[in-house]
Amino acid sequence: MNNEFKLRRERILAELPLNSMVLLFAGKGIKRSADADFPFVVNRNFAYLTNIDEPEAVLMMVKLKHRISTTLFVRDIDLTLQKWNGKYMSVEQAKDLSQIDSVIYLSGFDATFISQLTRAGVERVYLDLERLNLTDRPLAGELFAKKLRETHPALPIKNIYPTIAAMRAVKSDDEVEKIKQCVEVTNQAFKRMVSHTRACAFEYELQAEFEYELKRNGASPAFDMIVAGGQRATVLHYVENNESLADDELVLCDMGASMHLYNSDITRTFPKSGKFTERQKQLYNVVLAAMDAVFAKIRPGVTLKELNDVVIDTYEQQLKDIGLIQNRSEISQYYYHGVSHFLGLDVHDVGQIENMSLVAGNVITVEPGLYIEAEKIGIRIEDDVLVTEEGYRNLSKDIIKSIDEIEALMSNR
Ligand SMILES: [Mn+2]
Repeated sequence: MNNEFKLRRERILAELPLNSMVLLFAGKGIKRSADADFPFVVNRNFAYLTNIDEPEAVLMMVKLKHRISTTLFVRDIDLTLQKWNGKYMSVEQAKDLSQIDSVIYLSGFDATFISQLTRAGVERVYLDLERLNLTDRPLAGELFAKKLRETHPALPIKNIYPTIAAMRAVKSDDEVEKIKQCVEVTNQAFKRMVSHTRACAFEYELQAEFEYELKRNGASPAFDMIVAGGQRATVLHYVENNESLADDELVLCDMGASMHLYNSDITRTFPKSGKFTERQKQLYNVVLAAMDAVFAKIRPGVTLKELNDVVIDTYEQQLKDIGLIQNRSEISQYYYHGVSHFLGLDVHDVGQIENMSLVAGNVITVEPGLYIEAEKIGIRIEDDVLVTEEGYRNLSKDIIKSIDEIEALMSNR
């Protein structure tokens, strides 16, 4: 399996012009308060090419006319700090995990970098300059770029992000397997949570049941879980999860396990009481119909925008039938997000461009929703799907979602 990381590096090097260097940084934990940091989250592009999940590590790849070299830098071992913070990754471990022969300590980075520029003849440097918002905290690649512009103003700095993002958008079998594992743990945790729901008074009690089962499986939450009863479910990113649940409410749970750096992202909506009312059934089945219509459309060549149009088309028909709307334009009052995003090393993974055509190997979510604030009802159903040559494979098909299945599971307790 380690070979996969090596092959990825070789693909990058093959695309790289001569006399270029690529530098990728693992990053480090962000200060939280006093001497406490937020948990370290490894830069996903770095991990994608190295199989290394270790703070401050750096990958250097150099392509010259007669020589290609790949070097991994890891933190110098600090025996005192190790007693406080645990073991640093050793050179041997790093070699083993990454299949990179040349692993050296970070204290050697500056000298190596300068000699590549001066003696070896590197003429441009590629960094990961991903940026979603102008106000984001700069990532390690950007900080390094800033430094380089001061120390080497004439050196061209390029962005390697689009190249890696394009690779990451198409998942290997091993990656799909990891996502599938996350989905399976999510399913277990979902079942535990649902079967305890009738005994839970507050939203956070459901969260506790779900997260208990994740921890029991060595997984962690892929994102801040949403447990939203009634009207709160019409707020897309409600994460307070601190209100009490009424018996006649639907509960929307947007949840996922994360394992081996990969993620799942699943949403289910179910009645607190264990029994859907007739109105809840009617609306729930509209969302389910939109979901099935999207599934029928998924295949290589289709865009995410086209998938979303399928939801709108289905809603136009069905919401007119039940008298909720008269015109297509009213749908946006009740459905105000996209139906799909890419999923992988990040929950909202690279590759999510509205007009980009899907290819086999993409993993996407399918998540139509319907939110009627006046009726205190929010419904979303979300599965994780692999795009295949023939169409799609629903990775979360085992997580129950029909009204009958949900009511049967909830009546068991
Ligand atoms: Mn999602």
